[in-house]
Order: sequence, then C-alpha cells, then structure tokens
Amino acid sequence: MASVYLGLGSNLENPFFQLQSAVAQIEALPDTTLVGCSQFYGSKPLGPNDQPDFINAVCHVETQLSPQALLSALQKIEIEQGRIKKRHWGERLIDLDILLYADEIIRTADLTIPHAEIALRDFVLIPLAEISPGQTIPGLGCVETLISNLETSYLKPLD
Ligand code: ROI
Repeated sequence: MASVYLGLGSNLENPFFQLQSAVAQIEALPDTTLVGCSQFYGSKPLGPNDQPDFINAVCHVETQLSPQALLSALQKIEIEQGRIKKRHWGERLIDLDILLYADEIIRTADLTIPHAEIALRDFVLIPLAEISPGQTIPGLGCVETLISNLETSYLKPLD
C-alpha cells in the first residue's frame, strides 16, 4: 500500500459540487482507500485573474495502484466528469493531480512527483498541512517550512 496525496481544483460549473463528485469517485477507485480529505478552500486563481476563484482541497488515499495506473484512473475521472480546460493556466472544471506518492521522486514524460509546483502553491500546501502536519516533501523539505516561505496566501476555508 502506498500513501498518496491528491490535489483537487475546480473553478467552473459549481466548483463545490465538482470537488464533492471527484471525492466520491476517488473513494470508489479500485484497490484504494480514502483516508481523509481536507476542508474545501476558496483560492484566488494562479494564472490569468479574469477567471473565477477556485475551490481546492487535498485528499489522502492508500492505494495498491502504481503511479501510472493511478494517473490513468484520475484522468478517466476527469474525462467522465467533463474535462473542460479553456486556456493555458485558465479555467477548469476539475483538475486532479498526484502531489505525493509515498516518498518517491518520479520524473517521466507524463508524471512529475512531487508535483512540479508544489512548493509554490498555497492551495496545495495549506490543505496538505491540514491533513498531514509535518509532512515531508521529497527533495523539498517540510510542508510547514514551505508554507512559511510563501509570499502571500489568499486561501479561505469554506464554511
Ligand atoms: N489556481 C488556483 N487557485 N487553484 C488551482 O487549482 C489552479 N489550477 C491551475 C491554475 C490554472 C494554474 N491555477 C489555479 O491549473
């Protein structure tokens, strides 16, 4: 079993509902147990700011799926839910990323784990720290240290 953290994001067509649906689909993945999910957070878009705010969350799963099999399963969820991507760094209906896969560092054509921009993204680090305090990010250090290095954070937990 590998301990895996997934990032979820949406800013189109009722993002709260999109994240809830994605969590339900993640829970239903084969050979996978959903261990926990952070709160849902409202976040300012990274990228063009003429787009709606995002809702972001991080889920913790334990899985027997390989990184590649998990990636394929997540892409299938994205496609079934409606993978709308309007432009580079723009609006998206649902985005599911593998942030961490055990303590592995993976660099292949279609997988970069830890996620390439994990250290710069408040909407990933803050929900991750919520559900896994003291989490080490391979090659980058401790999640709380990375958070303290962020310049600004616009994250707002939703009630
Ligand atoms: N911005 C925020 N706040 N949250 C995201 O999930 C997100 N995802 C993206 C881009 C467009 C880079 N910006 C984001 O892919």
